[in-house]
Amino acid sequence: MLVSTTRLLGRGRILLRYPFKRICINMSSSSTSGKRLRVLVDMDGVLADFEGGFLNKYRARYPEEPYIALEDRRGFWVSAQYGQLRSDLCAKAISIWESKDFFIDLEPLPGGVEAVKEMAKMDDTDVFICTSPIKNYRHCPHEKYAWVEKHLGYDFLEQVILTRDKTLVTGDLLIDDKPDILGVEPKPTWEHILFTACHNKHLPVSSSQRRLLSWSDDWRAILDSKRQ
Ligand code: DGP
Ligand code: MG
Repeated sequence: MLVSTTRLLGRGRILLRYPFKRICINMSSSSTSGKRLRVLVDMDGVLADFEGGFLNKYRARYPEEPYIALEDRRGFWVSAQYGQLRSDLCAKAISIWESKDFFIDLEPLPGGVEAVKEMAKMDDTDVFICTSPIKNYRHCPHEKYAWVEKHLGYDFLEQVILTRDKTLVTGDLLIDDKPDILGVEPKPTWEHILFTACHNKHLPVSSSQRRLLSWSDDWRAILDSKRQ
């Protein structure tokens, strides 16, 4: 066993002694037992400007082709709407986010990085970046980690969860711009807070789904509403 000694450091924190280094692991329980709040924050469309980055690079690479202005975007899948515009544009759209430097070059959405940093400093709050990589893995997973390091710092890499199925991740809140988050778990533990984006802002307000209109909206109140 790697751990030679353990020592309790107050509530739930255990200091592990390795021969050459010490690692303090936060082992506190989640808010399911009334203690800590676990917030899952999506990346594309919530922290990173996927739609704006896509449109800029698409127009630069295909200046002669038609495009969809952000105010005309409908539906989560960008490639589907471009395919409806003209069938060959579906593949052209996909070629943009499959290219090197697409994900690392995405600009942060206003206030997102600041909100996540503030959230992470709150008492009894754990924040994770929960993001789905595209299946073409040549650049995307690497660049998602690099983006987090660039904008949130090296230590935040501990908080990254890459998954194609967010229903398997336990948490109290999932802040995400995708309207329907489905997977193998029919009853995820988190409440989905729909983050408003150009592609979902026209959807009717559902009485059962809360929205965060932007990072200027009252995200602190949403977190507080889940604390016991
Ligand atoms: P997430 O924000 O974690 O739900 O990730 C969704 C990913 O899917 C993100 O990288 C953007 C990407 N995406 C957006 N539109 C399309 C599309 O039309 N086709 C594919 N394959 N991926 C898309
Ligand atoms: Mg998203």
